[in-house]
Amino acid sequence: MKLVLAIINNDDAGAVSSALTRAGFSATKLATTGGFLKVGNTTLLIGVEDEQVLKVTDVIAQHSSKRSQLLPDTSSYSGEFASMPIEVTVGGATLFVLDVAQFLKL
Ligand code: 2BA
Repeated sequence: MKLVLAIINNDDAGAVSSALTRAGFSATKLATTGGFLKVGNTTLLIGVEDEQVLKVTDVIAQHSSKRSQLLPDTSSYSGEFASMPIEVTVGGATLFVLDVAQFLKL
């Protein structure tokens, strides 16, 4: 068994969760915050059999998209000159697939 840990943009989280449910997967949704941008994102925990991992990653890929985000470059403030914003590309989704030693429902 595997645990898919998927970090998803908040704007895509509803569509991804609904699509996973429609496809028959159980997911737990956590409200998380990215360390770099310090804005909210969503982390889904999805426990699945090994052979279902590809299906889960396909569903997530279909419903999460890349976005450009601008953030102020605070490292180059120089008094009267405004700094140039930095553009970062966020997403689609960041996935970790972990081995599950035991799955218990007590
Ligand atoms: P954040 O940490 O807020 O990162 C948002 C986006 O900022 C990243 O998008 C990436 O494009 C950029 N970025 C992050 N760290 C950077 C750095 N040191 N220098 C320049 N640009 C940087 P994504 O890669 O799509 O990541 C989206 C979110 O997924 C991240 O939000 C974080 O919450 C999570 N994530 C990504 N990689 C991770 C990792 N290796 N471990 C844990 N969480 C990760």
